[in-house]
Amino acid sequence: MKSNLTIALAAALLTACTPGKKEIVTTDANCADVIKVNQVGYYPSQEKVAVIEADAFADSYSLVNAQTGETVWTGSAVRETTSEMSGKVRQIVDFSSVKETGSYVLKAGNYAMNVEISEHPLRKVAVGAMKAFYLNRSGVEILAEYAGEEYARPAAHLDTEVLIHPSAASKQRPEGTVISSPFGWYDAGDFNKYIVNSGFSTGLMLMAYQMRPEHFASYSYNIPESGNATPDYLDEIYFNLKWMLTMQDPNDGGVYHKLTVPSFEGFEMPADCHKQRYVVQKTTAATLDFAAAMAQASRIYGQYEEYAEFSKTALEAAKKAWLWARKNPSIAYRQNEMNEKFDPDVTTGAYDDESFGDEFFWASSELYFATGKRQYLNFAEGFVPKGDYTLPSWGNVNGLAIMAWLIEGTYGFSPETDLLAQRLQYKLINYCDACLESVPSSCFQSPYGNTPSDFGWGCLSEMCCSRALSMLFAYRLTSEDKYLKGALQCADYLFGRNATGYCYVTGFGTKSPMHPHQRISEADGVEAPLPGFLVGGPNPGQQDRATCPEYPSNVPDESYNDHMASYASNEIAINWNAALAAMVSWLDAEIK
Ligand code: 9MR
Ligand code: 9MR
Repeated sequence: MKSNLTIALAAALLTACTPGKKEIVTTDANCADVIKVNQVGYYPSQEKVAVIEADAFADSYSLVNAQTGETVWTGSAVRETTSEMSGKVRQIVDFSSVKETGSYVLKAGNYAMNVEISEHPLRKVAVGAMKAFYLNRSGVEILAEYAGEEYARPAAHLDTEVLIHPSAASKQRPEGTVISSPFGWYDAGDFNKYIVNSGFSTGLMLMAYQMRPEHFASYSYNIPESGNATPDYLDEIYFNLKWMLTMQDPNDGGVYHKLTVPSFEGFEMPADCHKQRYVVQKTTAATLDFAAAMAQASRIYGQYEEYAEFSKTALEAAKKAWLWARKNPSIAYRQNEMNEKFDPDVTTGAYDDESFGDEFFWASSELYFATGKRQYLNFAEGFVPKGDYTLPSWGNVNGLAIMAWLIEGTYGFSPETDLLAQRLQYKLINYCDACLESVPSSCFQSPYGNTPSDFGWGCLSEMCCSRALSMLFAYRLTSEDKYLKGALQCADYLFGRNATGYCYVTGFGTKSPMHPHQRISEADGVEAPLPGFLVGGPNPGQQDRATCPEYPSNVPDESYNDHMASYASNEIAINWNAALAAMVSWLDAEIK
């Protein structure tokens, strides 16, 4: 509750936020369109920067304590920038000298915006981003006790009677064979379950866990497993891993690419969906991503008694999968070709990928770490990427493998392999240094978002969060503050200091997405979307143009459409939330 004083003060201070209009309003200070701040909050010890749009330019800006009305800081812009993408001129304001926690209002011309400074501002996002996975669980009832009344829903998509699609038929499992493949997370706004993306998501989350296990283990998410002896973070990830195990053909070790309906469901609640689901074709990418995630999981879960059995099963499954991939090293998922040969046609997400060197590198590396066996090391060495460091994404897992090597390097692996770790570390640091060079002239004081190529389908995760994670690695390896600062600047961008002024995570910040392309959020009758989800973000490709209302802008960093039909800019997905959860949890661990 706000005190009367605060409300009176806000009323006196504030003007409407629509640029151009200058009437007094009596609401909170939420001029997110003109005063761009990290709407989640700033750390007392860290940089605090706001970006001001031209409508609110002033010779002097001030920060006022929202409770007392006291002005704690005044200052003018430290620099002015012009966007290469939109031509917009903006000012950068730096109030880092304010180190007292509290609720403040930043005043700029006739506008004002709330600013929070608190001890652990990102902690609530770290918890919310993981809770989102619970809300996206399939095959189980989502209980009010954990989700709240409004997001509770009955069990659906039980997947206990899934058919083998003709593309996946084998001697032991001919077309139409019924298998059981329950649980796991819905992939995204759609209700299908895809192994490539699941392997990537769980692998990324487990990777981050290893950097700060004691911190990740300290979170409690209020999920059904919260009372047990294993960290909630691992329990939630296991919910997807246990589904993944069912996607391996026990007869030969190959892994089905996905479990899916032939064509996307409508915008209905899960319980209203009744289409037959299938597992389709085994592929090399799915099988290797599965092997990597399972090998990694076997090491991590092996430390917890509750998961001792799973740990052994996971390692055996990983080994079998790897052997299948060696025998079948280049089976790509080509949906159109598949549809020419088999019925029913399948038109859901493809997660298609034509090169498997990165998956071989990741899976062989993880199997080496899990077993210490020379044969896996030999293989991994044969697939070390030749070029520069690349950010991890579902389609290119080299970055994940590199991170895995650096975790081992951090703890000092055997000398024969340290040389490889050193080479990979050098690539990663070079990449981060290049990104940091863009900050001094950045419109948003961030190593992300300064060039059109930073925007596209899923960019907020695959470019922004992944870049922040790379910076956190660099910080961990060198202890140089500039990398930590760079990672936090990526968070500032995500949470509101950007071209649209959106805090891009549902349920957080003053201005956040209200209409994500997520079937449950749209169909549940609740106005607010499911909380804790990062949306894909600005995407000048606008691949959904034909079926959704016009985007507000074509400028790359403004090409974001908060409309439920905008799957190319406003969908949510497990891989995107995986990177968000990993990044904010890790930042929360590092910043004192
Ligand atoms: O809902 C689907 C979403 O999960 C996918 O990312 C997207 C692209 O494959 O497709 C969405 O489904 C749309 C379909 O492709 C075109 N017609 C409208 C569908 C629902 O918006
Ligand atoms: O994240 C995927 C993105 O990189 C691709 O460009 C896009 C189109 O193929 O598909 C995205 O993945 C979608 C998947 O195919 C189906 N579920 C929703 C995913 C997020 O949009």
